[in-house]
Amino acid sequence: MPIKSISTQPIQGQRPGTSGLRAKVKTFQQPHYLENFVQAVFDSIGDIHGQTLVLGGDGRFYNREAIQIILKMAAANGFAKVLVGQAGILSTPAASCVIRKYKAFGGLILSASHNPAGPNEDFGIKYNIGNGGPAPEGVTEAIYARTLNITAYQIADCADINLDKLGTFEMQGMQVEVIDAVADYAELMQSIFDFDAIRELLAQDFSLTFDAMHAVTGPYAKMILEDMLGAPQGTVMNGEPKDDFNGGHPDPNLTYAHELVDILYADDAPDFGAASDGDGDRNMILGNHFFVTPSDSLAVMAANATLVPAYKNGIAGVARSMPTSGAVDRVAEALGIDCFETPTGWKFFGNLMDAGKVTLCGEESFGTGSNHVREKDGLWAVLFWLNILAVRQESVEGVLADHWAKYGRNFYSRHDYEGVDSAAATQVLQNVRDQFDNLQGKTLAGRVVKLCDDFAYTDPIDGSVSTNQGVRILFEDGSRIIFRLSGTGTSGATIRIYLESYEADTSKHGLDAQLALADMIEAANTVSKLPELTGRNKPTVIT
Ligand code: VG1
Ligand code: CO
Repeated sequence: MPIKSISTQPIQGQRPGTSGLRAKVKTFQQPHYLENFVQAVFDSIGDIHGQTLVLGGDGRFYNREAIQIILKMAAANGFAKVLVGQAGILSTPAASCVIRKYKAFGGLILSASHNPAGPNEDFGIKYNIGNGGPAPEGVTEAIYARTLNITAYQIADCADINLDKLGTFEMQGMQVEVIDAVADYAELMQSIFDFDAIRELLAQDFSLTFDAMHAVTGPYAKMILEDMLGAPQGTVMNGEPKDDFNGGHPDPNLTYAHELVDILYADDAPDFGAASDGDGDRNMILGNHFFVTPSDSLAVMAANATLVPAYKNGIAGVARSMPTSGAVDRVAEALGIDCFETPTGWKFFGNLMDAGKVTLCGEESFGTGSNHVREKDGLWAVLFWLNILAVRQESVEGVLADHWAKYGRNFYSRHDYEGVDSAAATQVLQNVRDQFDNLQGKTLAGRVVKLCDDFAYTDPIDGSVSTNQGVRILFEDGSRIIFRLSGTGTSGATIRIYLESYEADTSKHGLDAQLALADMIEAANTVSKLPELTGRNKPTVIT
């Protein structure tokens, strides 16, 4: 029999998190684990018969094996065609681009983003819908519900496909087209930005370094920055994707991208530095001895959008995740456009973009993007910045100083406590909730508390409601302290504390953010009793 129906039983815990299902590779390698989840997806997304699926991943350990399994299951479940990236590679934004361009039914992206990779590390899978974006909560909940009553999965009994050779192959009556992983994405970037202006900038006395962190963006960055835009060979560092990310943690922040940070803070630092994450959807932007917070980056992009050809007629609106700073809100106000506040995770931006309400979106977690795809997009953000710098002929620091002078500065920081005991982490948030009534109207960190709540969001397009999206202490002067538990980790819990305060006084804009926020940081610890409960006296990562 070419197609087999294999009996199976539900496996607990296959609920997709902020960005799909993530677990240890060893967990994914357990009998039926991947198969159950993929079948649950295929059973929950509508009539897939005769449809096209996009498939690819960030190249981490188990990527190729998983792709072969999914191809055989797609064939057995009636897909007519699968577009798969060469060598099984597709960055998250490239997958989104391919789904949209070829009008696929949806896509499966194999990634655990920046989580470490290798036989003892993490793997992940997420389903993206036909608009190219992450499945909305209604779909992920349906998938999860299906994992709880699954009894069998369908898989073709046939040979593997050679993923390294471009071309169209047949698998049990289904077409498998192995596509160039970079070409469609590179073409899209060329249609958005002023490549001539960027090429000219790079030919001037302007230097840049891009750190691909041994993850998926290497081939994309080399093609676009070095081959198409003429940056010198070697501009892209750590550009060979490795299946264990070279033992690293490809999270583009000040802690994990320290190799790049050291270069940008050295005596002979280049003018511009950037890094992306495991699956290519995040970005960190650095200038010479200068760090741009992702929240500020989004605000600068919104304020300068008309310098980029694709946005030259202006932007429809902007959206940011709730914990992201309000810097972009001030730009939106000045531009007279809407600014939406959504829960954490890119899936909440899709409806707003599809409805034409927003053009640019961002998260404080190094994610920025636009309606060119339905995912955040690391290299796109880098090109956006290069396009701005090419037109303005100013330094990164100069652009920010000018921005703050005009809009004021939203001092911002995120403190992450990783690998905390789950019960303690839950209690930390509960401690804050328990103080809600007590705090209201009181003075904390020299500011009056205006409102405390658990953030909930009603989608303005489909009316769906998402509750418990973060515990907030909001102050009358606009400052905020927010507590959230991560939904992307695979061991223990990660507590995130987001701190923000607004400063209009230009003479104070040069202050260090940790100093400017010191009293807020202390208040966060006192209210939550985090140090006592977790035994930690400093965060694992400070951004
Ligand atoms: C984190 C970030 C969130 C982001 C998500 C996926 O989620 O905070 O802003 O959308 O990762 O990004 P959490 O639940 O751990 O805070 V990625 O680059 O992993 O696809
Ligand atoms: Co990512």
